[in-house]
Amino acid sequence: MSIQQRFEQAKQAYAEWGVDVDAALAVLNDVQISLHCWQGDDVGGFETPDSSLSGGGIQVTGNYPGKARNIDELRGDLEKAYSLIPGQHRLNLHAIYGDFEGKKIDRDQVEPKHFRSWVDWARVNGLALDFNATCFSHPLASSGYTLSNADPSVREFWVEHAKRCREIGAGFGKALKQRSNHNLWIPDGAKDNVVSRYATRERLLGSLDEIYSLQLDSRNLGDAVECKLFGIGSEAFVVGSHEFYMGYALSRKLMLCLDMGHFHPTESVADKVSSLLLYLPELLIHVSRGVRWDSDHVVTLGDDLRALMQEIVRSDALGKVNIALDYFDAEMNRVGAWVIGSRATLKAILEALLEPAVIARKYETKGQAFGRLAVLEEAKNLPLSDVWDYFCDAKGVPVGKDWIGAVEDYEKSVQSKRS
Ligand code: RNT
Ligand code: ZN
Repeated sequence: MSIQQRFEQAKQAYAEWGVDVDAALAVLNDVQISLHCWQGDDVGGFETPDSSLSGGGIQVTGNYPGKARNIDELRGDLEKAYSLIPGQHRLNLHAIYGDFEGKKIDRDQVEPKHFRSWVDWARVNGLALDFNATCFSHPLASSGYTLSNADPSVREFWVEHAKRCREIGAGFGKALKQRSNHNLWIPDGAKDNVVSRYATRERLLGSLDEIYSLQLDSRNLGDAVECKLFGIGSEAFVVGSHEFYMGYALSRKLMLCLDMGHFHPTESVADKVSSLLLYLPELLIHVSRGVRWDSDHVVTLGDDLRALMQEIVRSDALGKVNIALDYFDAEMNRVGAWVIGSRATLKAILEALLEPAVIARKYETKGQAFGRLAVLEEAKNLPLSDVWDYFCDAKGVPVGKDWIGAVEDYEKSVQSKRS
């Protein structure tokens, strides 16, 4: 049976459950996923030829060959990845990925001009750009404290960096006529118990207020702050905890960034969406997959991701939730890792859009728990893959497993030649 025939049959099957497949695809068509540039080179960046991730809070493991060694290779890899993902998406840059042309530019010196070639590249590729200050992999982060450092000169350095990064992001938004999201995550914390938690958090609050005192046009820039439960080397104390940033985002009217790996493993990130959106106009999600800890495994179509997308769609909040990927696995082909995570995320959104919600809600309204659960169970057997394949085909990207070979070919002809 052809893709088209399978699709027509699937439409019929969904219609019997009161679901309009064409309407769902029209919504999916507008969803933009922000791909994280840092999956392409294990969070190394281009400050020096041998830049690599260092410091507390996050960690990359693995040494699969073929990572991007410079800006051209990273762009080539990204172009390959985008060509295998249906739809028009975004790129999420970190400050260490500037086009520094071999010059040593410290973080408190980054400027929009260091990212101009990214803007040109994004324009050619029809991508919007997001941005992140990089407050790790730097000597002034090695103490474990950046914006909350007890030394005012260290705080000032990072405040300056973050302000410049927000300006760079606003420049992206203006140049590309699509708002850029700037997200701030800092590694600040400690391995063992800290006595001065209040004072440390008070210092972070002061630094943040300085950073966000810089007024930028909200049509060009959206601001998000990212909380965390614990990290490697910050097991006992994370300065920017969930409560800290929830309070901050609410009181300063910023976006809160929820990273799926940043909570207790049994805590549901999905369940936070409907609560937070009652108080915050928008959220940013870092789609990730933690295995036992914030391990940043490649995102797959698992229960957590599906539940999250269900909650976003059920809350009618696709327009209020910015979706970005955040994982880094150096144990597999990095282009393949981007594509797996992006396709899984889109598939989870599609599945949520195709949920027989009207029927399930009818049972719920009547207090019929059995009927609601039965509908949700039966929905798992609906022909999602026939709709997904049609969408991929319509968007001109490989259908089903065909994209795997495309990554293998790229590895053979391009990535394997890198030493
Ligand atoms: C770290 C945060 C943060 C980073 C990126 C590289 O735990 O998740 O978002 O992964 O900024
Ligand atoms: Zn994150």
